[in-house]
Amino acid sequence: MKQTKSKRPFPCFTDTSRREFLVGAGAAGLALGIDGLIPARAQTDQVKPDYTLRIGTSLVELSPEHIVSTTTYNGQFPGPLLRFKEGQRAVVDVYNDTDTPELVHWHGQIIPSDVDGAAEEGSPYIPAHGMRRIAFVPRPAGFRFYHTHVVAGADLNRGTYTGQVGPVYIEPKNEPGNFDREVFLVLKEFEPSFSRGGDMAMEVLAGAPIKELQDIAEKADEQFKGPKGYEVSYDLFSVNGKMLGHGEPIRVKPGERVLFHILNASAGEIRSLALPGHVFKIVALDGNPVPTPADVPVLWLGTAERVSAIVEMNHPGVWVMGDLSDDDRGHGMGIVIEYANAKGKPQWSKPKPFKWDYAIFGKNGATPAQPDETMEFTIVKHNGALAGFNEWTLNGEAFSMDAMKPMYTVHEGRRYRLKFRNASDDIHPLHLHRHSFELTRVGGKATAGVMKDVVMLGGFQELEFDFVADNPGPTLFHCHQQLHMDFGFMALFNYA
Ligand SMILES: [Cu+2]
Repeated sequence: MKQTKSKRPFPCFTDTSRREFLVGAGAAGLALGIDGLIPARAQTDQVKPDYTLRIGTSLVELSPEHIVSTTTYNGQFPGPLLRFKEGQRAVVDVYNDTDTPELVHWHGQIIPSDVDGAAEEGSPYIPAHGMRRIAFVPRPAGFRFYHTHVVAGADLNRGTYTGQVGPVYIEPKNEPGNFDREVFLVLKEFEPSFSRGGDMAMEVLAGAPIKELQDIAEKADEQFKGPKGYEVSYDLFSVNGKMLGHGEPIRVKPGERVLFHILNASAGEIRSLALPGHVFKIVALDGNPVPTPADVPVLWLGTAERVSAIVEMNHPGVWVMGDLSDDDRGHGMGIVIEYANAKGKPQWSKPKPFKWDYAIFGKNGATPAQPDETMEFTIVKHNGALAGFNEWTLNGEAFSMDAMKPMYTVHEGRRYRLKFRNASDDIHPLHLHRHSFELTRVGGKATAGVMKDVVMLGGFQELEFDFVADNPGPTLFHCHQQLHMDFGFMALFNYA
């Protein structure tokens, strides 16, 4: 969404503000990087790694006309699919061939803070032109992914604006499901630029805006007047690193059941996906099996969300599986599905509007366990307050990247309910590190049993999720939109 496709002049934030962002990130990286630097020889002499990742600059051919230069893993986009076995210790060697410190975050895994890959939690950086060996016991089973976790700030060549993303599949001890084959899809935009904000689509999520939250936003807007803060828009869109029509089609046979594992690898966009004449049977969200698998005509994925869905191929033809936005699809966001013996131009037809409702995948009639404690967070935007960038506050406080101060304390074994109140019109993909959470209220409806690690909070809406504090160590919470997390939308939980 937010498709402001026209290129605007580069924003003129002051020199000092830019320098602060860059120096801030660099200095923190250096301090932590030295701590975490174990000589490469000593680390690698004995055990062979399960995987090696090399972070470096490479070209990605989205189409013959559109070749972009970006930072990738192993010179490819997306990064290689890493398959792990649940509970079986894995070793990954990461070489950083760039001249800035990097971090690889193992998104959705319940692992220790020092290998999770977030500096705020104490994970050491992978030094520039250095390496780090990372070892952990992969869990839980399901579709996870890995991506960089550095601060981008005002630099669109850093962080998740780059091509540093790849899928992870942790094989369960027993593979359930009735499908013929698996296909992984990574949805990703390239060529980001700053713009002065479009509007977030409000028709995406079930639920209604709450007046009280709109009033809070109105007050904040009176205080922070002026032009809208910067947003990021993109010129090129891709599925598995190819613009629509330029990659190999997915070739299917009538009657085949294809299990799609779909990742929204965007730095900040909300994505939709539809396949004309077909439905998606959603079997897992963020890699976790849902209590009630359900058929939907359209997928909506917030930044970093994953959907695993089975499509029964029962409508022969040549089809575009693509984003509902004509503009995004027109600039590449889609992939061709081609039935055996079908010929012709790939067909697209727009599905009827469909509101995304996480609650339909929940446990029917069940109520979640009672929490031991409830914490409430009110999210407010300070329009353009940071050199033209919006500042984001949780309960009045923007996270400081310099102080990295833990703000909330949890006790091992307790169940926490986090209640979020969004006093902004943006959809925020909320992400908790190192834990899975259970949705307990969304779009005004109580629910239970849907386990996730990212969830979209609608504009002027409320949302509640519970997590059990069962993985001691500093734990980061943030909005997964790079632009929001870099400008305040973050909090650090500490175990007592
Ligand atoms: Cu956000």
